[in-house]
Amino acid sequence: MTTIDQIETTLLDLPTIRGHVLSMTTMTCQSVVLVRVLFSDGSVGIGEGTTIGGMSYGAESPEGIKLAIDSYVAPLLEGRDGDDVNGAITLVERLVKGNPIARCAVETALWDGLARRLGVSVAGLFGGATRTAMPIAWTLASGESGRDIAEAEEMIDRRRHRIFKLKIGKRAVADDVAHVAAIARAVGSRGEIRVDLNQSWSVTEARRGLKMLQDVGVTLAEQPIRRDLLGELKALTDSHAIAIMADESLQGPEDALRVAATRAADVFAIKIGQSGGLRRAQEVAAIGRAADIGLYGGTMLESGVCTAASLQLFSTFEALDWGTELFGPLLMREDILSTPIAYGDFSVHLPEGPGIGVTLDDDKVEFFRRDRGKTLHSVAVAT
Ligand code: MUC
Ligand code: MG
Repeated sequence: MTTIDQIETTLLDLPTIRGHVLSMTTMTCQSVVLVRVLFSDGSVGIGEGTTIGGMSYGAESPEGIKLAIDSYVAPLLEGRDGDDVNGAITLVERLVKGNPIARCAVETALWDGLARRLGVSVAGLFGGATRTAMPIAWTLASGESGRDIAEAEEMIDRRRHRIFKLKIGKRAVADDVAHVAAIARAVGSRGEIRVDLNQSWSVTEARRGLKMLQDVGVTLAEQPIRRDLLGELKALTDSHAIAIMADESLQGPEDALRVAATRAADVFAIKIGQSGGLRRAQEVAAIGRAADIGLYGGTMLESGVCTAASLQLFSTFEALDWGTELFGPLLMREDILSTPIAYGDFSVHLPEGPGIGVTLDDDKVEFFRRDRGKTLHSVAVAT
């Protein structure tokens, strides 16, 4: 039997290429928790737990993810059968409530280790990839319309992205819509414009704002209102032609069932961390499909490790109607993989090879470790 010998975590602070302005905070650095599972036969599996903007997006923080794994998840799993990933998921879910991103990081490393030992990809473990390239969105969030337009132009010219997600919700509704309209006008028929409110609108603002966004040609609005207001989300979905996507409302299969039962949204943003791991994310996707809800491959702006793991799972979905936004590594100044994930032709490409298909650049990992004493890390700043 191959046992789980040790589960190690490392906190990295990765500077971003520019400030990433969200309705809650501005990110200049992304903090990620890297997980390495060491197995008794010498094999190693890697995973990643990452959230956005300190604790401004959700209840988990980078430091909390590390602590949950070190103090609670690792002691449960060390010494167990490394091939029994389903058993590990059941045990951890029984004894560690909440903390979906921490649970996902460890689960990812277990799938990666198992797949590497078997000489197959993680997509192979989930039934095989049905696609190796996926349409890739880019988020325009510099905070300035002119700079966002220049960025969109550059992305189209380089054939890297033509789907743009705009982070709005910080300014008054009319100002935000004017910003979106300016970008939509500049991009025209060369691209598609979507927005993410990150729960920032009141129901009244959303009733008005969604209509205005619809009128300037926006195709999709993500999480316009608070995550728990599912009845109100359904009313907005029913009364607007623009597609409504659930993101923060979806924290695993139970939430997916609640949203699907009333068809409160048109699209699910599937995130492996937020869903509590690859297995549960696969279930979220299945529930969405059963309710005729479109699927989108979401991100928590992760580094290459979680990006690769997410690609492995998303590649197995029967349909990925709205493409994906797994561009996290491109937002970071430096890549921590030995071979970066390939982006091109408006697509992101599934990495080839066993496990999640990527390996770490150990020098980069060493350099960006928080415990080297650098001061830069991801906190929420009031803006
Ligand atoms: C989110 O809320 O979807 C995804 C892209 C981005 O810029 O932020 C994330 C988080
Ligand atoms: Mg979102």
